[in-house]
Amino acid sequence: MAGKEIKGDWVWGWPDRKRPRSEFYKDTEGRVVGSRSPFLDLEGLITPTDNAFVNAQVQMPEPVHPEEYRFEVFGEVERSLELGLDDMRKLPGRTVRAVVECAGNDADFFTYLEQGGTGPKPSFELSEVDGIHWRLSGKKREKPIGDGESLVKSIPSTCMVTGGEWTGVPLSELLNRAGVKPGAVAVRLEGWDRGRPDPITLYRSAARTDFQVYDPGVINYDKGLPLAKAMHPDTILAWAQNGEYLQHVHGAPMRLIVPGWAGNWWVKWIHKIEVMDRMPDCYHQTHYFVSGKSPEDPDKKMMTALGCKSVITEPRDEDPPLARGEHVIRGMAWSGEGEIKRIEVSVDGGNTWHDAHVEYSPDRWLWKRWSYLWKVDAPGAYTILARATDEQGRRQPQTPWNFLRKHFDGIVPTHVTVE
Ligand SMILES: Nc1nc2c(c(=O)[nH]1)N[C@H]1C(S)=C(S)[C@@H](COP(=O)(O)O)O[C@H]1N2
Ligand SMILES: [Mo]
Repeated sequence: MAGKEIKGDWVWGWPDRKRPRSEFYKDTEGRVVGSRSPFLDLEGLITPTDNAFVNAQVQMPEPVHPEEYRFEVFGEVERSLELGLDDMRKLPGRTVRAVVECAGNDADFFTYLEQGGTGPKPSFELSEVDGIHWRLSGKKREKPIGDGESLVKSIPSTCMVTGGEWTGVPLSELLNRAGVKPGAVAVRLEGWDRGRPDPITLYRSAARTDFQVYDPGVINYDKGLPLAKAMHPDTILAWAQNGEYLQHVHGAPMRLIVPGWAGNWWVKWIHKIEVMDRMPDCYHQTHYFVSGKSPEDPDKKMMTALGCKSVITEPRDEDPPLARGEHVIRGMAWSGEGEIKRIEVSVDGGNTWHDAHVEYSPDRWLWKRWSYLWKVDAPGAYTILARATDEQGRRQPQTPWNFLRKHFDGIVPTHVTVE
């Protein structure tokens, strides 16, 4: 059959559709140290692994060979354990489909909504920022990064969300084998990545540089999971993502999956699991990824579950004017407390709301696709909104403004023109 030539990638010798590309950040040796997902342009619920976002807070570590990989379980347990991947594969496994979202995803929209939508509107789309190696320690930076203020403005906050399938073993399985002692309250998981947190990270989060940042010195990345979440059957230690072994950038050989909780809980490159009788003072839990009213707020709180959120992927602000007629309004929705049950759409800036079709999927931790067929007869400017409700009855938005701008789940208007 004679067809039009498909412009795109060559796959197994055949032309194919052009594939959405991630935005990569590389170090001076060309290794990927971070990336953003083109999730607006993907179809389905599982993000192809090469399109998953990548984030590393302190430093991308050196890889460990899977056959040499060992990790320890110790602390408030009857028996300490030392295990490798082969030992893990002998235990009863579990596969979990879930959304992982960086706590700082869409942070700039906090500022936009706070200003009543009068300031410049951030874009959900990927913008090109490669060449600024902003995740690297000072000595490895290729170019001078300029003053903090301009760097802080140059890093987009979007596209740090991924839907995936992870395979491993429940953390509770290991904890039960080790025998958790009464009095235990937390499980601290430590990665072997080490570094000194860059103050830019906090300045970027807060979108201001006029405050003092606590310096913990050189640390390993770690998080102290409250025992109840550690024992949840869907909290798993995973060595596979989307049907293949984990990639190094995603925490190989083994990482933690914490469905519903922000990405920073999903500890990568695990080498230590410590059961504790108190909450540990992890930097990325008591100084960063905390909510508070200001840097000086004495009452900062650890942040855990994500809110309840929907994002409109179609149409977009960037689109050319739409023709009169039928248009699909489409998007994704997810919640930190389980399944999305309802999506409502407004095409008149929030005066009236209509139920959208929520596409069936059996996985309560995964995002849902939704759509609404919009028939528009009158030319003009339209403001489209969507709001999600989850199985707990939590309606978007759930997360109040906080100075580090974490867990954004506000309702962002999409502005389109109909001709
Ligand atoms: N050991 C370790 N684990 C980590 C991090 C880290 O810096 N070190 N970053 C966390 C953060 S902030 C996020 S958003 C997720 C990102 O996971 P991904 O890179 O696989 O998308 O990993 C988390 N796990
Ligand atoms: Mo993150």
